[in-house]
Amino acid sequence: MDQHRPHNPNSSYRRHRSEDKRERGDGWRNPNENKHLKPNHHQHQSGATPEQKPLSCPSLSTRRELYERDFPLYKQPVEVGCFSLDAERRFFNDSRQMRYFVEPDRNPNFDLRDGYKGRYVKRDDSVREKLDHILRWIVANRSKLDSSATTASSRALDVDFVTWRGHLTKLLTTPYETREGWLLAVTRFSGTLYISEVETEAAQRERDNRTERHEEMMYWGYKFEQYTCADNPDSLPDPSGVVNTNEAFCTVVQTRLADHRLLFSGEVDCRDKDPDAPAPPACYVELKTSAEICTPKQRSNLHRFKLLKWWAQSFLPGVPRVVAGFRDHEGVVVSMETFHISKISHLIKNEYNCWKPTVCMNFCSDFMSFVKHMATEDNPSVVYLFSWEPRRDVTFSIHRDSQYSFLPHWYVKEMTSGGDSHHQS
Ligand code: 0WD
Ligand code: CA
Repeated sequence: MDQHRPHNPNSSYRRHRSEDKRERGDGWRNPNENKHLKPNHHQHQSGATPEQKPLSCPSLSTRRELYERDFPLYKQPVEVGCFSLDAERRFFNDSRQMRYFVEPDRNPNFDLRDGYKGRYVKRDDSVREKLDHILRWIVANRSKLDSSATTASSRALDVDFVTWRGHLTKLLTTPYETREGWLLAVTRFSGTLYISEVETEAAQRERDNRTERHEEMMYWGYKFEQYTCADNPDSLPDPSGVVNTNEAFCTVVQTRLADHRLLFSGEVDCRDKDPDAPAPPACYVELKTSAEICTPKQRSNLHRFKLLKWWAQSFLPGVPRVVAGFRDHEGVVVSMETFHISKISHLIKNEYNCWKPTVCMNFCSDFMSFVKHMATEDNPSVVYLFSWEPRRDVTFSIHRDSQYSFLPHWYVKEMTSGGDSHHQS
């Protein structure tokens, strides 16, 4: 895939920078430019509001122009494992929830409203799962991750960042986001930075005030999956069944962005059912529904806004294609289209003032450098809360033993006692 460009020494933005700038992008603002960065001087009590933050807090700009440089190194993501969540949202360290893509007709006429009343079990989205499923996977798969280069006394994971793919998608799209801000909690523990999203007040308000129409439309995406996915490579989809959104199959991938080693997990809708298909993640298929396209303006809007999110989400784990079902106002899928992730950058080149993959990736890389420099205290109960609102810089505040702490005790215990002790649970 051409977007996973091998490291080109001539295009490495780091190499041409001075020592001081090596670890920082141009969007980085340090008010005490002549002094050394002293993030601890900006520390304040847990529970303090952002308004109480000293004006001198370092920040990171999200202005697009600052990130228009060469595409950074992004290593081909490698699947290191997977896990499943069952109908009761229970974790399994296996692929039991894997589904198989069955290509529909070009004009399928799927009724996405079918089953909304009566055959729908909706996940309780007020439950804050944080990184728990990923952490369970890590504990169960320590041996796959243990650094081969380090000695037995080193208990550290061989990665810089652990997070959900969805959180990274938000970072990639930040320079183009005009509506929704975010809050990302970061904890440094045994040298690894864990990133877990915190729901903003605005997002919680939206969740609490969804219209019935919006609730139903959220079901449509899952119903589309049911029309296009089978439980076995040689069976057919069963649209008469129940849609249960607790169920999930998640891939765990390892990769590197510039000098950041990443381990993240993302939900995968289904895979190519051909046993000769390439190995994961190259056989995975992302499914989407979208309003049908009737005018050139609507096509342009799909390219300018939706394809940004679709590209970012699938590019990250190396999922090569998105299969979209276009539906009318009544929730009937009237046409299908496949988008190859590697071709999306060509599709958008004709759009005026459109988003650029390089801006997304460079911003994410610079955000990670910023986090590495600011989140210095290695302590599982300390949270650096990075916060961003559209048209503002990224800022942060520090919280000790607060409501924001997210690494569970069982995880900290397991990772400090080493991977040799296998507890029953
Ligand atoms: O607690 C949280 N704030 C979050 C938890 C935010 C995002 C995700 N999650 C968890 C859930 O355990 C979920 O199983 O992550 C899993 C999915 O992670 P992801 O792949 O990193 O998330 P994302 O890329 O945003 O979404 C992928 C799919 C969505 O498909 P579409 O086609 O709509 O993008 O995962 C589903 C949804 O089907 N999904 C979720 N499922 C459960 N909880 C959530 C969520 N909060 N968000 C998206
Ligand atoms: Ca999907």
